[in-house]
Amino acid sequence: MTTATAYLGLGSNLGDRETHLRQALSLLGESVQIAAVSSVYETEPWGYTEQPAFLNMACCFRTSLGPTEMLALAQDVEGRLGRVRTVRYGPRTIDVDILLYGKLVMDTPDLCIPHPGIPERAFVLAPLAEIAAEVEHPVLRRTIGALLKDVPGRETVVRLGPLPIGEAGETD
Ligand code: PH2
Ligand code: MG
Ligand code: MG
Repeated sequence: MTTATAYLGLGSNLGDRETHLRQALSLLGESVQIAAVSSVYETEPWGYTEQPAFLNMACCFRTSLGPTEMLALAQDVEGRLGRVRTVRYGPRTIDVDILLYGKLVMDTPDLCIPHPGIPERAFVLAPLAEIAAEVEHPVLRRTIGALLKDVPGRETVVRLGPLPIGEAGETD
């Protein structure tokens, strides 16, 4: 069985944001093997700014699912967490984006991998660089760590800590 290493970005800015991230990871973990998760970041809304702040994080997983099956899984998790699609870039209980899928490059109307927003979004790059700093972007041929150094808006993302955020006993 061939397995791929893939990276997902998670975001939430409605309701109990932390719970939405935890539930999304838990649902994803029923279908794919989660290998690493980043810290959680609180991030200023990007694109459409009249909306609440987001929590964002990234995760790495090993999977035998192909990219289209991964997209179906991501959309299933979004649906199960009550995501309703409104305005573009608008508020959401949970957003599950495929960022990277091995070295795959694909561009179809339904799915674009690597995620086209990676190089311009600090809220994607900061968490992703925690778990994939040395991974090379297959189109740009630069590492995620190098892309993070150049992205504008790094001051708009604040690392809160690992999930669960600020649980008793945590010192960092
Ligand atoms: N997602 C968007 C649009 N804007 N801003 C932040 N900070 N975090 C997000 O996850 C986000 C966003 C569309 O997917
Ligand atoms: Mg998104
Ligand atoms: Mg999305």
